[in-house]
Amino acid sequence: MQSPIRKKLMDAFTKAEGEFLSGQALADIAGCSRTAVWKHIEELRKEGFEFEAVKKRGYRIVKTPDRGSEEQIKPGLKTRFIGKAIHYIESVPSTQKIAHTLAQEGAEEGTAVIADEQTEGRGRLLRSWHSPRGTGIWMSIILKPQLPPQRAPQFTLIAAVAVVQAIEEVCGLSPEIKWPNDILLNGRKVTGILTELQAEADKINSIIIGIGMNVNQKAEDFPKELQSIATSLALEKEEKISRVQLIQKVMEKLEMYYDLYMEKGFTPIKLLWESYAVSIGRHITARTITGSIHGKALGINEDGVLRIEDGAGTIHEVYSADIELN
Ligand code: BTX
Repeated sequence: MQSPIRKKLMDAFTKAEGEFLSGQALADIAGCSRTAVWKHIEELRKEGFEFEAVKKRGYRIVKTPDRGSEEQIKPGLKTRFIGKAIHYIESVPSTQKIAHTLAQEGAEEGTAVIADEQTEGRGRLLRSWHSPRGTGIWMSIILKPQLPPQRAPQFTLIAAVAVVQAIEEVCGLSPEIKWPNDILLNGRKVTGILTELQAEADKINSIIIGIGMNVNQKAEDFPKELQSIATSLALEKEEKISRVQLIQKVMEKLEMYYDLYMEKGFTPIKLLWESYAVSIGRHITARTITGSIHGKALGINEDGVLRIEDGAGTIHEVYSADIELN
């Protein structure tokens, strides 16, 4: 998390809305020397912030980099608890790992870990998630619902609805969901969601929702093996997208649907989720660890489990699988 001085400086610049603040005024606000103010500003410049410095008038911000840091996300974030604590780290192996540690150490509900790059980003079943620097949103959010562990898979679906609506509102694109955790645009994966759990036999301690969103990658930024299956929001929209705005919107939507779920249960989420689902009613192949099932995807049940009817009329309930549309 950012230092208290830096936080005070950033708050002051945010309030100033591009107007000049004198070195002395900044030193007074931050409770430090003018030299310390200057040092912080130099550090911020290295991170991509641009300041105009004018003698006798002081400093004003002319450009902030589009990343996912606390000082960029917090102004304008309309949530009660998601994103109230943000750990922004330039480069990490995986934001999930850090979020797990923070959760074990008692981090408060809604704590988010955001990175500009992941060197060992992970998907389900030990698969890797390509997370290059400066392009996407690599974020883990800690939730602490008072629920039994069996309810955890529903959180992937809550997160999927939140992500779809955030993309709709920020980018004006219309993504689809492929059960359980893929968000697609034109049939290609633009976001993956990984829900992990810290739990006892009968109660959840923490749910860590990992969200990986391809935002500003160009086609050549994807490794060869992903080029035909992955896409980014910028590729689909044909313009650069603000990561900050998207992060804020995902947090707002996630909080809204989490609240709705805790108040009204899974049914309203299920209805929304089904309205975005690409696989329902289609013939699919579900590959599970124990084998493949071919059949028609009927929908999801009240637990978020996928129901498939095979050629012989038998209905299978699938808890975890990779889905291929036939
Ligand atoms: P998944 O297991 O459903 O998907 C992983 C598969 O997706 C990979 O095997 C590969 O084929 C493909 N893939 C890898 N990287 C990308 C990419 N950038 N875009 C599209 N397809 C890709 C999906 O798992 C869950 C991903 C969650 C990622 C977040 S990022 C923040 C958090 N930290 C972390 O380590 N994981 C989560």
